[in-house]
Amino acid sequence: MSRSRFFFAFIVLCLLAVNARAHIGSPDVFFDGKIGPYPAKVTIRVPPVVPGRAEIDVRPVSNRPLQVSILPLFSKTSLKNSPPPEPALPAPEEAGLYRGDLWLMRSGGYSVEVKIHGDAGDGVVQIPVNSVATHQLPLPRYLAVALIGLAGLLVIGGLAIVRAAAGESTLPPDTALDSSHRRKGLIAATFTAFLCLGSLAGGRYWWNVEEASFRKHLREGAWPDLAAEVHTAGGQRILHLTVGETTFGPHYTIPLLTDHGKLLHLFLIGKDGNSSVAHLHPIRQGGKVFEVALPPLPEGDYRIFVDLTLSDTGLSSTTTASIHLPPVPSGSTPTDNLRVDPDDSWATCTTPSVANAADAVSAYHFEDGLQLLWKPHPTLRARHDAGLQFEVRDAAGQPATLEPYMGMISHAAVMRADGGVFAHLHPAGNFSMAAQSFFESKVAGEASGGATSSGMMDHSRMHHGGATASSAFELPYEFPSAGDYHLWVQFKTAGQVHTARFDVTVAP
Ligand SMILES: [Cu+2]
Repeated sequence: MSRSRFFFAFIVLCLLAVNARAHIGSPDVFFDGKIGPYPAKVTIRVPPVVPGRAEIDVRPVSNRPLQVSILPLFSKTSLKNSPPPEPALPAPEEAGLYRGDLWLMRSGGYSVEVKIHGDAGDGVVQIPVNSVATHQLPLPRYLAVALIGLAGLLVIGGLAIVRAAAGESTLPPDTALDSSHRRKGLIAATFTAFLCLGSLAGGRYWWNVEEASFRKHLREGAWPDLAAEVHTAGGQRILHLTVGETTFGPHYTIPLLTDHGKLLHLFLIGKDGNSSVAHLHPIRQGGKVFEVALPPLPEGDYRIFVDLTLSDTGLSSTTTASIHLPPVPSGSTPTDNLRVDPDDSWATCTTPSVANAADAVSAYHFEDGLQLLWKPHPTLRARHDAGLQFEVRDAAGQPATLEPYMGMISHAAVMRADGGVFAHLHPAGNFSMAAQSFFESKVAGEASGGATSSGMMDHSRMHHGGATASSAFELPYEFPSAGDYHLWVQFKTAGQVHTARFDVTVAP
């Protein structure tokens, strides 16, 4: 795209897109962890358009002043061509807050590299963000009418000037116009009118091409497409998934990174009063075909949410579908024709904890006597810290010892009751760990002069999310919009994965 086209498109897209609605409604990125020696929280507010400006808030824990810098790294640009880092400066409104913004110029996977320099040493972290346009508003009618009116005036004015210039400019003042001059002016004006029509048609064609390309990269909701069906074989219900058939075409292998050792993380969430939920890990059976043996979830309608991270761009995404599960097959014992992932988990949370009371503890009680306590939090509001701090107590009321579950102390899923928002949370943040590894490998590979894609690190990230023995954890998150939400929190203790459910109403 040429520079002028680019800027024109940019201005128009700014007019079009003002409302942030991400792929499944939760675009902002939250990080909680260590940046070198400094514990820090980072919030990245991702723009709804491309190019757009991301706002980055860094809150390091330090009683000494620090130098904080931020840098956008694009997945397909080599490090040596990336721009110089921008400083994140102390914000006057809050002590200890460093704030900056960055332009995300292209569509695709970015990492925001946050660097901290201070007395205690230096630290750097990669936080992956998706740079995708998430919304397109229609052109307002009044703006269309005003623009057409202005264009009409411009054309008519132009024609009048051309006609006068061709017909009258060579005449001395106060001379009457004869027919030859009049004809000259008319011919010039007619010629100019055709020129104007031609350029308007050309402009319209260019605009349509531009808009088609914008729409191709637009992700208003879940992406890519997902087709799901269930069949029963060997006493098992098998969920059969096809990811991105429409998006990528029939003969395409979807390039995926493993996240916590799995290609896909699938959440099955019961609809219409069915309080069953499952966190499963389908197995690849073909280029974009996946299957998973279903646990004994009751018959009914379910929503499916599948998280994935693409290995070519480091983009992470969530795709969604609905499914009706037939009854659990009876009479035959499963022949185990499809391996069941030992990290698959499911639960039926018949009595969710309603956690709307501000400044009070909300408890979810498990059948085995265990409790998950959500510590007191202020009234929940959209785009404010959700205060997701938890503690696990055993049947005797003592702090329980947590074990890592797929490398993390906790996995959680948030869904707005209408399914319009879905996010997958961890103590380290709500970004894709696989995408983070992708950028860490890229930076390490290019710094050492090696290949960028070799040695893809898929370590289990034990250094993140406080995988030390503890009974408490925090999930950094802000609910993106008002509404009724369900929150499922998973943790592992005594070798057993537990799933708690909290229901909350988030105020605007
Ligand atoms: Cu997880």
